[in-house]
Amino acid sequence: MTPTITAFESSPDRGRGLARDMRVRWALEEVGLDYQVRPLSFAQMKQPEHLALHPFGQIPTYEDGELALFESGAIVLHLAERHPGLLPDDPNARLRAIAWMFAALNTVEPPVFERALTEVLERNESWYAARAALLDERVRRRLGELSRRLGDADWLDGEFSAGDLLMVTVLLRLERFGAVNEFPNLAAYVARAVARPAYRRAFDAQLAAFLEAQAAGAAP
Ligand code: GTB
Repeated sequence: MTPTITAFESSPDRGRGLARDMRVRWALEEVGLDYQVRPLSFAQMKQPEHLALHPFGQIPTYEDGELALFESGAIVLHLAERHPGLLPDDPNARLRAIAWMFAALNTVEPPVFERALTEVLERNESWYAARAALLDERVRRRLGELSRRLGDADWLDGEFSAGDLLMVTVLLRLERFGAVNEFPNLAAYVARAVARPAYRRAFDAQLAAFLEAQAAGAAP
């Protein structure tokens, strides 16, 4: 059965691949699974039909036969557990890769998300500059720690894994702030990841969906 995911009908990032369906699309491409996308408007996300799938009325969701999942991390973990390519076979290495998945979502994403959110929601506040500087410092500290651990390795722990996939989607959110470029090994890490054919296919698919929505008049 072909799984179905949900995504923004018209992504507010205008096809830059920053919404969280991108990590699910990328994981699906890495493991070589075909998938369908059900695009949703903001209004549709809050309707009972979607709330039955996602308690918070968000995207992405994942449906495959009897299985329905929400939370991008859980969906990527499910794909990585069921298909080869995103988690090592060695049990300890597998758990370390899963630890990196949690680190991406639980330790690195929160300050990155806060920084991105303040830019969108608080840019016109009198205190914006001070808050942005504070959040930049928090982000920089995390990136410094990550950079130190990555060192001159290609990936966080051995082969490319679901941990790298999630970490890179988090770092990409900093694109417009330039923070990653302060750490050349992280910039190279991101560049290496986005050059993967599976990333390119996922990126192109979400961009095509945005352009189609725009042509149909649904884009913001
Ligand atoms: N923890 C959940 C997960 O990982 O799946 C979070 C899901 C989530 O935040 N979904 C967002 C959503 O549905 C879209 S990705 N929002 C609608 C709502 O809450 O009503 C977040 C996002 C949105 C926009 C950009 N952007 O424009 O750059 C980037 C990321």
